[in-house]
Amino acid sequence: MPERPRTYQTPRPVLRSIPDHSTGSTGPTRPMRLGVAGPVGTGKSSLIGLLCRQLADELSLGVITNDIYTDEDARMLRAAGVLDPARIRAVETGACPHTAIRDDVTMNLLAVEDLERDFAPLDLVLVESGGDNLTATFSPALVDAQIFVLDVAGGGDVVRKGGPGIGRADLLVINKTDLAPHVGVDVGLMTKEGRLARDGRTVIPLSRTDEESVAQLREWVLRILDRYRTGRHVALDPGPMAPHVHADGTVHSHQDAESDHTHDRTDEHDGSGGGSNVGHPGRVASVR
Ligand SMILES: Nc1nc2c(ncn2[C@@H]2O[C@H](COP(=O)(O)OP(=O)(O)OP(=O)(O)O)[C@@H](O)[C@H]2O)c(=O)[nH]1
Ligand SMILES: [Mg+2]
Repeated sequence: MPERPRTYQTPRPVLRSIPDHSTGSTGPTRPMRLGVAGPVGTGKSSLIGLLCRQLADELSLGVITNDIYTDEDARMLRAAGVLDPARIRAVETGACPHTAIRDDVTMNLLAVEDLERDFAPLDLVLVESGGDNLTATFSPALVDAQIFVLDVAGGGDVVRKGGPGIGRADLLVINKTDLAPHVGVDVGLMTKEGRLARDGRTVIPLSRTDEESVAQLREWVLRILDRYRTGRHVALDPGPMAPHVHADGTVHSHQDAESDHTHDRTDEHDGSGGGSNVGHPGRVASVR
């Protein structure tokens, strides 16, 4: 990433104060937390760097990176000068990235909450997962929305291989489109197949060298932030439904194909295919 002068302005946060519930006002009580997951090397840190560059002048941002054995990604982002270095913190998971973003989110939750307290009020916290495989997704207990990142260098067929991140993350990014001619990938086809795999949910082909694609990514983030703030976005768990209890005492997990109900929600679609309200066992309506 090109160097940028290391002076940091503290943007005036859009979320100016915690809502005063005593007066009946409603609104978010904390910043939105946006996860970025995907296989190793697909460009998660670079995408976070792009977003910091695009948004740091208008939003108050924080970043948490996850690496298994190092704080490499946090150091890379600090060195790139995209944000006040103190706003970028590393979690060293010491374990499979999946474990720290989904199975036991304690380390990450503490890091996010510390950052939110130290720089309050923040607008947006970006959480990068350690690079993992196609099964890794964030728990909705940690993030409010998530981006799954693939790249063309991994092959055009990866998008057809499915999995919860490709199929149901809030956004699928197909990154490094500038490399497509060199690796024989048809970006248009890969994007179309991504939309099919996602029942029409949004797919953005991205390259850091393509300003229009970077602008699309920025717009998507601002749109979902607005939906979150106005209560129109509720975290979706792309992964398998966790065991849960219903009011009548029934405990179940939706592992059984014969489940008699769904946890539907209306997802934001980009209108390029598929339905708008997809009933599917394993989707959670909301967490109360
Ligand atoms: N050509 C090209 N290279 C890119 C682009 N985005 C990222 N890269 C390169 O891809 C490599 C990996 O990028 P990272 O951002 O470190 O990927 P990552 O997913 O964070 O990697 P891990 O955290 O190790 O899983 C780096 O060499 C980046 O410079 C892009 O749009 N085009
Ligand atoms: Mg990284």
